[in-house]
Amino acid sequence: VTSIEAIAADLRGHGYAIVRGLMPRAACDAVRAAFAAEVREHAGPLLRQDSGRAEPHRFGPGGHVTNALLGIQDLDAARFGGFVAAGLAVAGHPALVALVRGILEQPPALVETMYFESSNGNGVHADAPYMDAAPPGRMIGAWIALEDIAAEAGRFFVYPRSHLLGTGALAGAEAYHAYEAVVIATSRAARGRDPVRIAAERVDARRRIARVIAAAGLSPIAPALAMGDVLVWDARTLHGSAAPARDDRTRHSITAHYLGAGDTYLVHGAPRPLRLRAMAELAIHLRGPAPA
Ligand SMILES: O=C(O)CCC(=O)C(=O)O
Repeated sequence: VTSIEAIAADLRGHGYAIVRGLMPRAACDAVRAAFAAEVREHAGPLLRQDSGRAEPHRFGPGGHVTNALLGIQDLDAARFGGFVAAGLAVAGHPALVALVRGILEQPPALVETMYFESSNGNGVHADAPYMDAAPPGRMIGAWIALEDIAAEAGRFFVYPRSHLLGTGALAGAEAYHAYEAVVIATSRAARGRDPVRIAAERVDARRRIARVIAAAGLSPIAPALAMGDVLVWDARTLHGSAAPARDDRTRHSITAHYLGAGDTYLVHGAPRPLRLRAMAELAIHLRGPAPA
C-alpha cells in the first residue's frame, strides 16, 4: 500500500499521481446505477461542463450522453436524490478525502464536480485559469473511474511535469502566463457575448497551449484506468481527454476538484466566496447565483 505521503510527493514531482483501486467497486456501481435510474431519462435542462449552461442531454451516435454534467452537488435533491447521494459518496469517500487532506495538509472543501457518461473529448488545458486556489496549484483535481475505461472510450490524459510551467523550471514560462491571461480575460468577458467570437478566442487559447507544449518539449500520457482507480492532479497540470474512437464505449467517471477549506477559491483568477455546506465527511461548495 502506497502511503499518502508518497502519493503527495508523486503529485508534487510529476503534477499528477495515480492511486489504484482507491474507490470501492460498490460505490462506483451505485453511482452508475443512480445515473441510469434518475438522470439518463430526464428530458429537461441540467448544467453542463462544456457550455457552463443548463441544457438537455445530447446523445452521441452510440446513444450515450456526451455533454457531461457540472455540479452534482447542486442538482435538485428532490428529483435526483439517489444520484446526488451516490455521487457525493464517491467524491466524498473517506479514502479519497483522507488522500486529499494529506496532499493539501488541511481539511478539504469540494468546490466542483462533473459526471461523464461519455464525451466528445476535452481539449488540453490547465484548470488554474478557470479555477484554482491561492497560492497557484493548491487546488487538486481527481478523475475517478467508475468502470474500466477502454482506450476507445476516449481516455483522460495529462502532461507530466507541466505543473512547473509557470514556475520557470521549464522552457515556455512566459508563453504559459500569456495563455493563462488570455483564458482569464476570455472567461471573464464570456457571459452574454457573441458565441462566434468566444469560439475564436478558445481556438487562440488552444494554439497558445500547443506552442507552450512544444517550447517545453512535453508529451502526454493517457494511463489505463480501471474501475475504482483515481488520478489526482495539480490545478496547473495540463490535461484533457481524447475523443472516443468508438461510439459504443462509455467512460463513466466523476471529476472532483478540492481545495483547502481555509484557502481562497479563485474563479477566473478572482476570489469567489465559498458557500460551504457540511455534507457527509466533507465541506461542499454550492453554486450560488453568479456574482454581478
Ligand atoms: O474527463 C475529461 O474529459 C476532462 C475533465 C477535466 O478536464 C477536468 O475535470 O478538469
